[in-house]
Amino acid sequence: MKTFRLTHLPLAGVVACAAALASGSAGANFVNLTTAGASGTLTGQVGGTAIFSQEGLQAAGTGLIQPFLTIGAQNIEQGFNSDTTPEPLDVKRTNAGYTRSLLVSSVPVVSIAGQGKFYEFLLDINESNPLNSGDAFLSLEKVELFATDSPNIWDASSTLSDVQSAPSTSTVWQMQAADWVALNYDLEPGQGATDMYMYIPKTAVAATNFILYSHFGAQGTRSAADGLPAGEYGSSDGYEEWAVAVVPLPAAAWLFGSALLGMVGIGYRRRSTA
Ligand SMILES: [Ca+2]
Ligand SMILES: [Ca+2]
Ligand SMILES: [Ca+2]
Repeated sequence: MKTFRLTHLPLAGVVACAAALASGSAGANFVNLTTAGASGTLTGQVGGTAIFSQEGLQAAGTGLIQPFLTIGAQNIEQGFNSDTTPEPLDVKRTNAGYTRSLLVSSVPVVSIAGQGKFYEFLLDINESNPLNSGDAFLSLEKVELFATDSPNIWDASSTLSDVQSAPSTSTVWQMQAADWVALNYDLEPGQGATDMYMYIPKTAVAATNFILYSHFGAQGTRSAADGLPAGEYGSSDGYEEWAVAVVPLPAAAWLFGSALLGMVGIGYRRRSTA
């Protein structure tokens, strides 16, 4: 039997984010999720303002969440979900069901007080052991969410531009070109430990499916700057996995709403009981 313990995390995320934005490189905004419980926002090129939050959910593989996109390569990696094999770009594990097409109706929608409704996505990253050098950091510099009625028209040579120009496909949210999110594997080490929640503003979507594209690792090796620790922000080691919660977490909806008013971040940690 599993139980979940809600961990209320201290106010830090939004304030820290604002500071980061002010001190970041010209034209580039980033969300610093390298500390536990941090959160921040990025206004998309398309689709309004999305929320990124470092919240651990150690439940992958238990049936509580369902993976839909696995991406894996050294240094820089990218991909989008579909049922297509052989997979395009750096997509992995389609035959095992960890990468697949994703129905719009299967993505939880959560209400955040004063903010509206959001599609909820979970990200589990896997990087090198922290003893091996500061490689636990990873940059997420491209996110694009599409709505489509044609989720599986790809082949092994398909790219992001093919998705962008596909018929009956529209962009729901797109990260601005210079923006990025700094992630830290050390906070939730191990495969199956969720590292980040991503909340994309809900819009009226008539299409049947979502396609999520993401790109990691372009920040590479960084010195300490802009409030971010030095380290290797390129990708290494294990796969990055996107998932959705099978059962929406209703507590998260209103708690996160109150979190934005007074606290930021809600952590879920699995506690095993006999
Ligand atoms: Ca890394
Ligand atoms: Ca992880
Ligand atoms: Ca990795």
